[in-house]
Amino acid sequence: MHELGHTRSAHRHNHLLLTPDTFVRAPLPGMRNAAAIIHVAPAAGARFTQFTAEFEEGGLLGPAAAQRFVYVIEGELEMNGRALAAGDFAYFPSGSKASVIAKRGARAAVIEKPYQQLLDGTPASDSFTGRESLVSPEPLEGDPSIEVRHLVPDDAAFDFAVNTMTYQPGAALPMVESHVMEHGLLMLSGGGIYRLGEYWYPVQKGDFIWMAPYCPQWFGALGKTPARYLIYKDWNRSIIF
Ligand code: UGY
Ligand code: MN
Repeated sequence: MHELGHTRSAHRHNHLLLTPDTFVRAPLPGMRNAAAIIHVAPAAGARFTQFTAEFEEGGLLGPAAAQRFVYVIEGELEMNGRALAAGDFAYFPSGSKASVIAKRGARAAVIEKPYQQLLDGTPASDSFTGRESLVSPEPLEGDPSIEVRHLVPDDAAFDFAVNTMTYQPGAALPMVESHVMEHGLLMLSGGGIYRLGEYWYPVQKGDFIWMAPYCPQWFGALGKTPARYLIYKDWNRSIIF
């Protein structure tokens, strides 16, 4: 029970690692029989908000104030009259009145972001749902030991991307990345070592990471089972100022 003040959680100027022992739950306005663990928000310097919503049977998350992406981690949720199970996901554009309803206990990763309009483009206006297992994997830069699944359509109407990345044990990013996009990352299974800035962290299922723009980053998967994470990034807008 007592860790004598020790945790793997860390907060540095260009990244945040939050491990489940430090999660704090609170209801959000518009929630019923549910609670949120707010992993990152503008309060920490991010330009999006990501939280885990935990629902009891009959729980509800009301409509978002911004566009919203939901990925079901476990249990079953209903959105826009559709039942979504673990590995299913949904997108709701700004202004959507859709709620998220739990028929039984469930957990979901929720990403919300104010929409950044393209000067001469049509905004994303339709909601959609999908199933991760039906999305074709792409090898990362030709490496079949790292599979990337794109959950948001490749369309400039969307100002963010959400992918899953699955690493076979021993697979690693081919380089230390440092880029203008920020990331929200939730470990879904397995584990490994994440380099963030000048630090190397052991990470595992359940951990959350925020990487600020230009945070040097690298991951290598360890253990006997694949490591898999859900990763958000701002996309299609980086050169707009
Ligand atoms: O999409 C990405 O930038 C991804 N390769 N980054 C990461 O896994 N940290
Ligand atoms: Mn990256």
